[in-house]
Amino acid sequence: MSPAKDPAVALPRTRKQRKRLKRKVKIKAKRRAQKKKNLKEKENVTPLVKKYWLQRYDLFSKYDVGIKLDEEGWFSVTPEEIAAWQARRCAGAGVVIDAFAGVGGNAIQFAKVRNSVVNPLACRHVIAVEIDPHKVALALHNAKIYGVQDHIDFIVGDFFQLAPFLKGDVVFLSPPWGGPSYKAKENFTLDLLKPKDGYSLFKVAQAITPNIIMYLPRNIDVLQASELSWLSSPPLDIEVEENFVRGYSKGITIYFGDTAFS
Ligand code: MGP
Ligand code: SAH
Repeated sequence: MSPAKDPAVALPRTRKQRKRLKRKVKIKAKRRAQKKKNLKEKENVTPLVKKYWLQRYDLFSKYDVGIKLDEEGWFSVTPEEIAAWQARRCAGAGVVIDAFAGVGGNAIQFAKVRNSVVNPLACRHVIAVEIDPHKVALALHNAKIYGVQDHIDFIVGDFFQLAPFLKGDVVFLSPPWGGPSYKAKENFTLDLLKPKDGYSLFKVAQAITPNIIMYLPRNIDVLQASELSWLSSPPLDIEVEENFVRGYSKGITIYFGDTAFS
């Protein structure tokens, strides 16, 4: 019998070898359990959500630690890489208001960025507004997974009603686009945003600060959206950016005021 086929030879002899084998077996068991969990989860995923579930690690890199989403959360959450980028774009801001926080995709990334201008050790503060209490519970749970819950104030409420009482350095707007069917429109105009049109939304945000970031559909009428900068006199600085994940376009971010050209 050749030494490779002799089972006696394959057995770990030293303590170190036994330890290494034990670790390998443990890792394999963990992977098997995760695979089983994923398969079970996949069976429970609704047809609408399936496409987004397949992208789960792009949405939350810590998905397997126990991230939770509801159906609207699945198709609305900003992919982590994009949210992290948007958060870095306003690195100097002390307080960021996330007006439509959903399950926390953006709020978590805003809270992760250190406020390097004022105090390199201080975390920035996030005010996360969301009308659906269930989503706020999910967002808080997800924020805990990323260890940033202490830097976010979650408020259950209607942004339009709360706005006059809010103060912040930047307002981030990622409103509902009317569900995944948004892309059926060749040209997505501002009146299609929910629950109110883009002009009304922008004006409400503008009363808080001119530093506004809007995350909009990739088929947005860019010219029309750019005209929002004219609601201020003199017109606000503006920068339009297309956001990609793995080479696929996901959305358009428009930066206004001090958030433009940072
Ligand atoms: P998508 O176009 O539905 O997915 O959403 P995908 O995988 O690009 O589909 P494909 O078939 O076109 O290839 C793309 C991204 O848009 C999502 O990851 C979300 O970040 C964002 N998004 C989608 N919707 C429907 C909304 C929404 O209603 N509100 C907000 N704020 N973001 C949304
Ligand atoms: N950026 C978020 C997704 C936002 S989706 C993320 O990354 O997770 C838009 C969210 O706006 C939805 O969760 C919806 O419940 C919420 N919403 C709708 N109308 C609202 C309002 N008037 N005030 C606050 N939130 C609202």
